[in-house]
Amino acid sequence: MSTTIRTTCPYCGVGCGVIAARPDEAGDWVVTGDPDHPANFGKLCVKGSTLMETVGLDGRLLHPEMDGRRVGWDSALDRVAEQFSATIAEHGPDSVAFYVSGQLLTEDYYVANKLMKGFIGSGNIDTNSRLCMSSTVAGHVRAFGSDTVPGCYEDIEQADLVVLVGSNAAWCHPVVFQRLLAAKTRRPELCIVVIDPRRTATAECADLHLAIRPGSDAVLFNGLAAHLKGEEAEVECGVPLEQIVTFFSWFAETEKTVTLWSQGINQSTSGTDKVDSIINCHLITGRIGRPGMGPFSLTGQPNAMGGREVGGLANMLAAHMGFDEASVDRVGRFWTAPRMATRPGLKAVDLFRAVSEGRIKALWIMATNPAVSLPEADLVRAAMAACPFVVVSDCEADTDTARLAHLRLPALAWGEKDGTVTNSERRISRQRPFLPAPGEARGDWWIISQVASRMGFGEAFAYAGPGEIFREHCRLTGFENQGSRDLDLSGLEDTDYATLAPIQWPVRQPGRGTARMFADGRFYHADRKARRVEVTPRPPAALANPEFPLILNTGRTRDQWHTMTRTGRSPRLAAHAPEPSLAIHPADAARFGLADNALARVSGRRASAVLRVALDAGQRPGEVFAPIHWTDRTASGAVVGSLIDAAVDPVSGQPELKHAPVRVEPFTAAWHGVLLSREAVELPRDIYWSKAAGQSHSIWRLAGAQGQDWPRIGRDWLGDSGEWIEFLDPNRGHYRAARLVDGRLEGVLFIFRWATDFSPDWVAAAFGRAAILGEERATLVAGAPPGGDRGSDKTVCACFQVGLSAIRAAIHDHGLTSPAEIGAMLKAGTNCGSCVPEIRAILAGESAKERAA
Ligand SMILES: Nc1nc2c(c(=O)[nH]1)N[C@H]1C(S)=C(S)[C@@H](COP(=O)(O)OP(=O)(O)OC[C@H]3O[C@@H](n4cnc5c(=O)[nH]c(N)nc54)[C@H](O)[C@@H]3O)O[C@H]1N2
Ligand SMILES: Nc1nc2c(c(=O)[nH]1)N[C@H]1C(S)=C(S)[C@@H](COP(=O)(O)OP(=O)(O)OC[C@H]3O[C@@H](n4cnc5c(=O)[nH]c(N)nc54)[C@H](O)[C@@H]3O)O[C@H]1N2
Ligand code: SF4
Ligand SMILES: [Mo]
Repeated sequence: MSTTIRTTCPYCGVGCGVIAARPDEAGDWVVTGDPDHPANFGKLCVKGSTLMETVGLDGRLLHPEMDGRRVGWDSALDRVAEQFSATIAEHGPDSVAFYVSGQLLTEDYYVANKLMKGFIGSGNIDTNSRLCMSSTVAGHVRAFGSDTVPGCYEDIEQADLVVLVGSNAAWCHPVVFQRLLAAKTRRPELCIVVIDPRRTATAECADLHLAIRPGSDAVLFNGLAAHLKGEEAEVECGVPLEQIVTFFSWFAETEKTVTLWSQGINQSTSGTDKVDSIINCHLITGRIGRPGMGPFSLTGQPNAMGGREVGGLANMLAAHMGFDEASVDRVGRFWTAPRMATRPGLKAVDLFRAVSEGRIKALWIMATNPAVSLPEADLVRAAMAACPFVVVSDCEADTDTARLAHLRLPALAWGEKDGTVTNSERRISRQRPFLPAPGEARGDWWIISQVASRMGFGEAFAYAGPGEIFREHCRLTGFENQGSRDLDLSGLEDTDYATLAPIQWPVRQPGRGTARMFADGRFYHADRKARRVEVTPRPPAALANPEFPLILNTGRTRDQWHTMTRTGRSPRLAAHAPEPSLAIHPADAARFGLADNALARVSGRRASAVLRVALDAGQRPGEVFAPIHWTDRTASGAVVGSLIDAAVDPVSGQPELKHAPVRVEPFTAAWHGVLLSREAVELPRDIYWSKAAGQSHSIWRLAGAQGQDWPRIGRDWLGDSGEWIEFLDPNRGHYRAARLVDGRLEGVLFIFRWATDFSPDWVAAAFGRAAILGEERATLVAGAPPGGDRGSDKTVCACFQVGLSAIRAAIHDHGLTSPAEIGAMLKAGTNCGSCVPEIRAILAGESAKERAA
């Protein structure tokens, strides 16, 4: 019998509806976009469409593990409860902490927060949303009196001007961005302005791109505010005056304006001020709460919003209440809490500092990888290593963070877990399980409730399932609310959880969601008015200097998610950006002796990383960009968080992750290599390596400073047994070898003298075959594919696997001039559309070449 389950994508805050279906019990599950989900109407980006490539059980944590050994749930849970209780008894409630995540479901988050703030009696629960959304939360609260996202996705389609500030939505919120582009196709007069120091894929689609000096957004928006009020203002932010004049006049003249922002604004030591400088421009013009307009923060994680709703941030309580006396009392009564926290706890950066100083002695980390994602990641690791008791709940067995845990608890992953999430437009959707719980993995809500009960709080945590938790959360949002708080889900208290359809909060009456807030002009400050916060622009905490002359900006690539624990499993997703890279302006590359595709060592004050150089004229000179996705599991040294000092916004506590002074120099290598292997390979740390997923193998790119005895090293890495086919050219320093066992290809190693983007796809394909026979074997070490040199190719369209050279050839051979024509011929860009901005850039590049020729 065929089965269809409606659920929600576990990646970005767009919150796309997903349908998982299989034809019969024996068939494979297939995911597609849910045509009825109001976030995506059937669309998915490439990450969403490859979800089934990421749900395998390889590498999953399937049993609790204590000090590296498998234990039963009872002993694991008892251990957490005992250790936390003993620490609290001896050192007080503030000596323990939870560090949680916007990738938990609302129900998980709710019980974690309830346990810490109501029963342990400390505010020490913070979340990775501190690194993500906290400046927006603080900015909202200052301006509106509540953490409210005013608008909805439809506003973006109905606007006449959409301004994206510090947002690479083309890659990070692809389906919303596609909705914007589709609206622009219908109404070409819809104008798009992108404000980002880099020429991103998003900027590629803009009518106007302001490549401002990083950190100068508040100068720009203060200038805009002055312009809107009819004052003269001098605006210096590193772009030509005409561009600023154009932007200001477009904004002033266009009633229906939406301003979208994300991490280019939030991740800053003045993030809260920047958020308010944007909101001010909407308040001055009254452009808020009405169709087609409003300030709009795009949230990152699938449940960043849900976490804010239940009080996952150390400085919030629950249900959008703060730590004022009345709220503490109200929540305490609602929970019949024995020991309410009465003041905010430590924010992420301070929390880990407290761990390093021994003030926090028991730490429970859930659904986040702080050993990679926090600034000063090197110090975070040291802090964890020194902490007397670290628990990590994760789906994966081996993450940089899990390696530092005393106790590892196996959590259910997407497809297995059950609960709700809230997307960027306040829409609550269900995540529903369709896969069986593997091994002994359990839902996070269950794990937390079990610990709570073993700490003696059983009655308050005796939940039969997530539905019960959700209803309690809804009741709390409505408890003594009477219109005083924005978050009100009382209309969902009696809802049928199993069939709950996507709905935007507040839901005050059953079945009635709310698309837009503040339509009545009433806000949540006591006087019901909004506040325009006076903002004095401040520069970033650290500027370029003679020792660290470049500014490192960090962020995301199109097809990977954070620390790659899930997207890293998909070969299709790996193709777009297989290596950790450093985008650098050609002039800077020349200045620091870096060639395209060579390796660079990038150093901060305490640590360095080795990254592949990618020349990029879209970088501003003096600034480089590196993705955040690589860890010690996937590269020899590419954790960019260890290059960044943890300077934080004084209001929000959000760290400045987009602006770190660094130094770059060539990483001089005597050899470069590519290794493909069916089995895991342990590589030494003193060489450069990075690892990517292949179909039935992994691919490592390698480089090292010293020449090697290759036949011996090859056997060390790939295994000695079986049959070896080798080719050694000592003069040129080339070595190529393949290892087969019973005719089946197990591994290959290619060594060159020079850096190369050599990508042996014919060899990769050979891993899919049962046996490689006769003459064919020689092609494995041939250094070029049978039948000629295709060279290497960069994947542009991950959905249909269309490479750069095919697109270039189609442009030349058929005189194609638009993404639509290329789509018609090659299919590239016709599924999720995420690569359309790149296709545009390729078209522009080719026509520029033609003009030059
Ligand atoms: N593919 C993919 N998508 C994702 C994620 C992922 O890991 N991969 N993660 C999700 C999460 S959790 C988040 S938070 C979002 C993040 O989504 P975004 O914020 O859109 O992504 P980032 O790449 O972090 O940064 C956005 C842009 O800020 C720019 N920027 C840096 N400094 C400044 C500045 O001073 N001013 C301005 N105006 N811009 C600046 C950067 O150049 C960058 O292009 O993405 C979500 N979506
Ligand atoms: N330099 C720099 N650093 C950054 C950023 C940046 O732009 N620049 N961005 C910051 C931002 S915005 C974010 S959001 C963070 C993200 O950073 P992290 O949260 O550290 O990154 P993830 O890889 O998403 O980690 C999630 C972990 O939870 C596990 N997991 C997934 N689902 C579940 C579940 O249901 N239960 C449990 N228990 N575990 C689960 C995954 O396997 C993974 O190990 O990075 C921040 N760090
Ligand atoms: S845009 Fe992509 S990653 Fe984001 S929710 Fe939709 S399918 Fe998932
Ligand atoms: Mo995020």
